[in-house]
Formats: sequence, C-alpha cells, structure tokens
Amino acid sequence: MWPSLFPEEASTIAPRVDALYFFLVAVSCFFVVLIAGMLLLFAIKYRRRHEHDVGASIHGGMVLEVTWTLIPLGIALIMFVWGAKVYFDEYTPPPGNSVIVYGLAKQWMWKFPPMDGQREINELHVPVNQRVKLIMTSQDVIHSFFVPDFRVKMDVLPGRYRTMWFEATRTGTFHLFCAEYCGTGHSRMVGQIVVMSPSDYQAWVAGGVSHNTLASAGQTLFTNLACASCHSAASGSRGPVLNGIYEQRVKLQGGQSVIADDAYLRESIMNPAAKVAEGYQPIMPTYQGLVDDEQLLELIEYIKTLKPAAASAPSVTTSEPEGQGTSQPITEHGKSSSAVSSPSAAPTAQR
Ligand code: HEC
Ligand SMILES: [Cu+2]
Repeated sequence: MWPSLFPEEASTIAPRVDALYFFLVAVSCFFVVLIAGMLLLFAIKYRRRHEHDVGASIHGGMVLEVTWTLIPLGIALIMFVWGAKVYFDEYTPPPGNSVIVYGLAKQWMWKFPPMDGQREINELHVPVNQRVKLIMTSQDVIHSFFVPDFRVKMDVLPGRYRTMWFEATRTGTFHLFCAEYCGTGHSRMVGQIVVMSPSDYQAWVAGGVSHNTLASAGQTLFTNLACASCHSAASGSRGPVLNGIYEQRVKLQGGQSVIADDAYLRESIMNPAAKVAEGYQPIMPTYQGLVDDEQLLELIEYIKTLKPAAASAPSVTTSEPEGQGTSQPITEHGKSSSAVSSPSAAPTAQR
C-alpha cells in the first residue's frame, strides 16, 4: 500500500491486524479533531467580551452526561471484542494440516532444527499458502519472534514452549527480528523468512543432505537413554506405552486429566513427577540436564510419530492405500493381530 511507510501485508492475518489498527487510528483522529475543534470553537464563542462579564451558572445536563459516557463505552467495547478475536485467532493454531516448525532462540540467534528440511540458523524456509505452526522456546533469556510483514510477534520464553501460527500469502524474503531487548547482541539477532512456492519448497526439502530428521534422531535417543526400557510393550508396563499419546487426553493421578501437547511431553521428560499418569508409579527419572533443548525436541518429535498400535491401520490406509492393512478385515475389538507391531514407526510422517 505505502511501501516505504508500512510493512507489506504478507500473511492471512495481516489484513485483519491492519483493519483493526486503522480503526483505532480513525477513532483517535475523530476524537482529536472533535475535542480540539470544540476547544477552539468554545474559546472563541464564549470568550470574555467585557471586563465585568460573569459566566452563566450551569447545573449539569443528564442527557449530555449519559451520551458521552455510553458512546465511548460502546466504542471501547468494540475495540476490546475485535482485538480479542484477532488475538485469539493469531495465537491459536487452527486444527488440521500445518507445517510444523521448531524454533530455539538464544543469545543471539534463531535456530530452526530440521523437521524434514535442513538445519537453519537465522533463516527459515516455509511454503506459501500453507499454515505454519511454530513451537518455540528460548535457551537463555526472553526473546521475541517478530515478523512485521506477517504481523506476528510472540515472546519466546526459557523453560516453556510457546506456539503460534501464520500463513504466508506471497513468496519472497521477509525480515525476522528479535523484538525483546536481550543483551549486547540484540540488534544483531535478525534473520529472514523465505517463503517459497510449493514446488520450490519441495525441492528445498528434498535437498536436505541426509534424512536425519528430528524424529529419527529422537528414535536413537529414545534407545540410548533407555526410555524404551520402561516405555514399550515389552517392558512389563513399568511405564505407559507412548504410542498415539500426542494430543490425546491423559488421565492423571488424582482424577485430573491433561491434553498431551508439546508442553506436556516436555514436562513429562524434564519433570516427570509434576504430573503422574494414572495407574503408574512416579519412577521415571528426570532428564533435566541430560538432554538439551534440541534433543528434547527430537524426543518429542519421535513420540509424535509413534502411531497408536491398533487404531492406526484404518486411518493410514485411507490416505494412501499401501496394501498392507487394507486386505485384512479390521475387527473392532481385535487388538491381538496388530499388537505385534513394534513401535518403530516410520519417522517420515508428513503433516
Ligand atoms: C524407569 C522407567 C522410565 C524411564 C527410564 C523413562 N520413563 Fe517415561 N514414564 C515412566 C512412568 C512410570 C511414567 C508414568 C508416570 C509419570 O507420569 O511420571 C512415565 C511417563 C512418561 C511420559 C508421560 C506419559 C503419559 O502417559 O502421561 C512421557 C512423555 C515419558 N514418560 C517419556 C519418556 C522419555 C522420552 C524417556 C527417555 C528419555 C522416559 N520417559 C524414560 C517411566 C519411565
Ligand atoms: Cu533476542
């Protein structure tokens, strides 16, 4: 629109943020003009004309008072409801398919461990017209992920996962800033988001050197850290089998329950005693200090690829008939046949 004054509108949420912003500016302008105009008008109209003038005494006007209370109240409520709607839409990733991106912020760089693509620093490649869900954490102080052209900004906090999403609407290169003063190198903590056409993106993903994705690195860790000694069907139920746990409701000791999202998986590994799954003893050791943030992401990514043992067969076969599960009749309660499948799910699952 105004290229030099205003960042581009390059995401689906950008026009909505701008509409709200222009509304706020318009309301402010209107009242500035109204108040300043009346100030001038009244100063002239009711100026003192003679030295002995005495102002008229006024005892208030109910109608006037109610009007100038209710109208601004209404306007403020419009701003509140509108703003809240945009805010919640921006920070709640819609369900359904999106490209998942992990981000690690540290003094003074942005790291994006590879999902299917390549390891990136201060640069992130995403496809156009596709939702991108960001799961981010910081390895030291508070940073803030800010892409002005997308109108997205999120504080990135240590010890916690934060999620946000965006959908870029045009290809190109867009600035990424850290928008939270984070130390000497703060001004250098910049990068770029490269939005690519779907075919370019596929080519870029395929160009990843090895297919050592997060999930397969996680699988190695899962073995090396002996997670499997408690978390496999063969472990005699010392710990819960983790297949299919992601985004499912998990019952906890004491009757409560939680959704097993990224934050829950993170906490279960770093601080297992915080929320103990129902029916299990709190015997899991903490892995705080044993795994770093990146390894933690790898483990979580691996856990997400573990398909539920019995229920996966129908859902897998609907998308792409692989001939394996389709020929067998799926009996509703017959778990025995599929229970033999080991948890070594292919880590190439696409979301
Ligand atoms: C000594 C056995 C043991 C080891 C080793 C172990 N866990 Fe656990 N884990 C458990 C038990 C028991 C629970 C359930 C009780 C709880 O929530 O603390 C559990 C819970 C979990 C949960 C939450 C599951 C749920 O249903 O709520 C996750 C995720 C998890 N572990 C991941 C891991 C990972 C990853 C590793 C390896 C880095 C690991 N565990 C190593 C015993 C173990
Ligand atoms: Cu920073």
